[in-house]
Amino acid sequence: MSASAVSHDIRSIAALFDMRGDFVQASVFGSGHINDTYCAWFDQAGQRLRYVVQRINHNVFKQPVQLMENVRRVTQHALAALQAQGNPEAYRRTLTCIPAHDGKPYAIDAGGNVWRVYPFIERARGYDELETNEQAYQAARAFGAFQKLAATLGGQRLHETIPDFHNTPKRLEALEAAIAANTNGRAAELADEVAFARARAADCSRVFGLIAAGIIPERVTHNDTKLNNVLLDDVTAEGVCVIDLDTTMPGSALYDFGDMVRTAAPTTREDDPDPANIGIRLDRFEALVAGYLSTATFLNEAERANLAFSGKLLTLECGIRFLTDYLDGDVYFKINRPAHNLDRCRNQFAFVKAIEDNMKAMEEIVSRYQ
Ligand code: ADP
Ligand code: GN1
Ligand code: MG
Repeated sequence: MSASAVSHDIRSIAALFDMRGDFVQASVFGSGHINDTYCAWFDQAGQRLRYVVQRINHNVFKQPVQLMENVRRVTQHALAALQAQGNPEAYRRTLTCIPAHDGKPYAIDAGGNVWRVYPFIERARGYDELETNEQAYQAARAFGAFQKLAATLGGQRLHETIPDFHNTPKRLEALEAAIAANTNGRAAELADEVAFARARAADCSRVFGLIAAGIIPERVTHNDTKLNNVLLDDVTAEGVCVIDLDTTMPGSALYDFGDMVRTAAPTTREDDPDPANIGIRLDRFEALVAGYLSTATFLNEAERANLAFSGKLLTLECGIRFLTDYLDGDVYFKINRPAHNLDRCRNQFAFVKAIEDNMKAMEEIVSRYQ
């Protein structure tokens, strides 16, 4: 999504926060599927600075205040760690919350919407499609470092901002429920996609079963490690800042690695409708493995053994979610065209197939980094 007309009154929203400057202008920003994100410029004593102003999607996140408690804890922990290391740009290396006038990390507008403000991370950007293997390496390295840091977060278990977010067997059940309800009359045209998902029920349960058996540990994970959720330095490509912390909560390291594979290893973007374009780049996959394992040094044997599989799992799960949303009438993910969710589902399932065809080679790559 490029900059376009502002549909919320961002000047009034920003006035709820402790901004040290004069509002200049705001525009819609980014290509996330969930929140409403704006870039807002302020004039601070003659210097133009920008901020990210976001409305939390409370259709998706039912407990936005709890969510912001998580975000505040995680970002304060990251900032303290960076400062303790003497990092000279700690405020560029982690999101930090600009407080509202009452000191809370969020503000609620007259319509009941929950808003937050972050400093805009400058000289870096997120990529919907990567350009180089170096970018894949750096992105995966940054997400691994994020997990490592999250492991030292003390205190209570984080809130589950979306219960069962990566409970893949439940995602399959939700698909079955959507087929049965058929609220939009779309089920009849989807026999191939439904059969594809059903044939992989055992895959859906594999990691879930290993977690239930205590073989794969619960960790604090990001859970939405899509490649545009890490900002890479414009000059060095280094992973500067992990963003979109809404789903940072108890999870599995495999959910994070799997989603990196889903978004960084395909030959085309997530919603390319032409299956002929969809394949896997093993060189990109290798860069992800190398980058991730350079920082995620804490994985156990079962986690390592499932790294390649996690790419298949997260892609399958995401395809199931897009299909379910298409059946439900596009109520969850933002869409830009009527069959957008169906295109996304077909794309994801084609990528699952590409992974299946290359699983041996992927396992072999992982084994070289053990
Ligand atoms: P969503 O949950 O909708 O994906 P994100 O938090 O990922 O929302 O934000 C959407 C986009 O806005 C990101 O992909 C990124 O391009 C941009 N963005 C978000 N936060 C920042 C930030 N602090 N600095 C710079 N860009 C940001
Ligand atoms: C959403 O928020 P965003 O655009 O980074 C979704 C992810 C999906 C992704 C698919 C909270 O991510 O789980 O994998 O779309 N986030 C949420 O592109 O549902
Ligand atoms: Mg995002």
